Amino acid sequence: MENIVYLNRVSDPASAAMLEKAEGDCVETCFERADAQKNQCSFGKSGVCCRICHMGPCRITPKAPKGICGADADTIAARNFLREVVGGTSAHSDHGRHLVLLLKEAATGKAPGYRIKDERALRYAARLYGVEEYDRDADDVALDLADLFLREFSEQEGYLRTLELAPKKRMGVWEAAGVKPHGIDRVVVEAMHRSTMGVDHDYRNLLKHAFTTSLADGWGGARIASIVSDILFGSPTPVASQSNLGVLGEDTVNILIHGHEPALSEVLTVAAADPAVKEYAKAAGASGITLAGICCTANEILMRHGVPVAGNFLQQELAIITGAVEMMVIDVQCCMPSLPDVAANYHTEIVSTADIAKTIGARHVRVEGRDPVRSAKELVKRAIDNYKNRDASKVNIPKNKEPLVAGFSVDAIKYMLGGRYRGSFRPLNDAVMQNRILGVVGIVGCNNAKMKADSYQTILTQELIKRNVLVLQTGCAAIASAKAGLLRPEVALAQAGRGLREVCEAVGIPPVLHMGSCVDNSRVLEAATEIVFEGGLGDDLASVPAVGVAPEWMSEKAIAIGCYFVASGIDVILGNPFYVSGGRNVYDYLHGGAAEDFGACFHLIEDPMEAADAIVAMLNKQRDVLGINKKAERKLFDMADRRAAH
Ligand code: NFS
Ligand code: SF4
Repeated sequence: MENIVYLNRVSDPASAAMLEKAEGDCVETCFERADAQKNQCSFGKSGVCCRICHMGPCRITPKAPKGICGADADTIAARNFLREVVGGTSAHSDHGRHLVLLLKEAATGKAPGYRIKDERALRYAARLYGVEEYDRDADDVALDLADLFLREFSEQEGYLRTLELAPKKRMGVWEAAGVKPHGIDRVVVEAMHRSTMGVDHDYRNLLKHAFTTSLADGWGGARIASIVSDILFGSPTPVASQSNLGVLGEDTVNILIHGHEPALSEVLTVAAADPAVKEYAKAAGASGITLAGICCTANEILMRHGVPVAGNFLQQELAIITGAVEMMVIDVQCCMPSLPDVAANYHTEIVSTADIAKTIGARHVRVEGRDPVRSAKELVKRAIDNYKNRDASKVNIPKNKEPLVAGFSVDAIKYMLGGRYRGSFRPLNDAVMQNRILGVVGIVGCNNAKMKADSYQTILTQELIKRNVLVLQTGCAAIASAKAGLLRPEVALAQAGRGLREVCEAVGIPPVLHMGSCVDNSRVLEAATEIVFEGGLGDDLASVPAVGVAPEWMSEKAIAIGCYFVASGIDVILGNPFYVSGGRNVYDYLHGGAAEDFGACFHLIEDPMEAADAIVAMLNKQRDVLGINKKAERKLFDMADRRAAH
């Protein structure tokens, strides 16, 4: 059968082949369910369905412009929007909290199997937060830092300490707009209070709290998650690996790790590398064990260990449909409840591991506890035992796999730009000021069964590097680029515009930088902050020629991320809309009015080429304001420039 129909739904041939196989195997995927859900409710889509109290549900129409309580379209849309930001913020922050608790346990010897892996990252973070570290034992420092981080969640009267890592001017903007968050937990509880029946009805006040809540994510929970992950598991440095379904082995035991929290995947990585476990796999007739990731857990272990990526969000079912997966281990977030149904058609076992995230049909196993590595080994052995149940007649692993380079933490970028002892963003700032690089764009977020998977993000990424824009990526967007070959430095360099290419070649960074998982969007803010501190591109995040894009987003987490980018002064382009259009004032504020408060707002642009044009215009406008929009210098990047860059 022609793959062409499937290529309307997905961009990469491996996924198309698996969609075709799914049809042959009579396995339902999210793509069919998307068709079944085609006529989605217009009230839901425009954000004007309210079911916050049980006089409702109320739906706003021209004939019924108010809910039973009298709430209008703006109130309803703003309340719904705020609750979405709460969902996203909570996901990132709870993930961060789990890691902080683990850090505390590791520092007190209560978490065997975990330890402080990157003492340099620990001491750096301690200094950032004003925790005494000089001449102190690493565990003591970690304990104090963990307690400080826990107070970021519980603080009732003061504000988040992490906010102080932002440029001064931005802190002033937050102060003036009244959006400085107290502790994360307080902000979230307050959001739920304010959006319940009969409390906050002024859409402006509700949206203000949505931005406050999002700041508790980007400059709170998510940032803390990234910092603590680096301390416990090591700060990422550039690493080569591979992506797409072809990373699965024909004759290896294939174990997929899917979800978000790195604690479990770290011990599984250790367990799968254990010689005795490898022997066990050989004895079972396999040539070895292939561990590969899906979604952001994939990004976490890719960044730190070079573990290959089997796929992004929309490939989670397709990976099982290869028929070659012995076990899929899931933790939290973005794991479809359909996985056990898909797995039932093959021999794959789905194992859930987080007590807060159970799925009917999945086997639940706790890996934490006294000896996590031992239980992880047992899990891997269980997958090995399942190898004999693989039905060769049902196996079809696509050949497609693309090499990639990932692992660009801010520290790593700094090091590449300036060298270990003089690590600095200077060469990047200079390149922007000299108009070799037009600006920096973060392309982030999910893919979405309502859009052709990975298409928008790939087209946009290619177009932007062509136009001399340095692209930073995280999450499933980064995996999309990996599959398209854009995380191969030589491929991206060949497509990059001249200025960008020369700079990248001189300093040795690729034009598309994979910075990690979705919580690592905090790294994008960190990079933008470093650029401000380096000097020459204004004194606020809003003045840096930078734009954020969420091309194919679907998760509430992406809404929270978008909001904290905007509140941080970075314009955000959305490839598909928020559900707020029914509240006209809400829509107008998010897509315009917010700029008066934050110097940035959202822009809905559903076509990637239009988005590229808009981004170039936005970057040029910022460059004009900075007075750096001289014509690009004609001279080639010569030896003196190269020396200056290093
Ligand atoms: Ni981000 Fe990562 Fe992917 Fe979207 Fe889900 S895995 S946390 S939410 S779908 S990028
Ligand atoms: Fe309807 Fe108001 Fe209740 Fe919402 S809060 S369901 S608009 S009565």
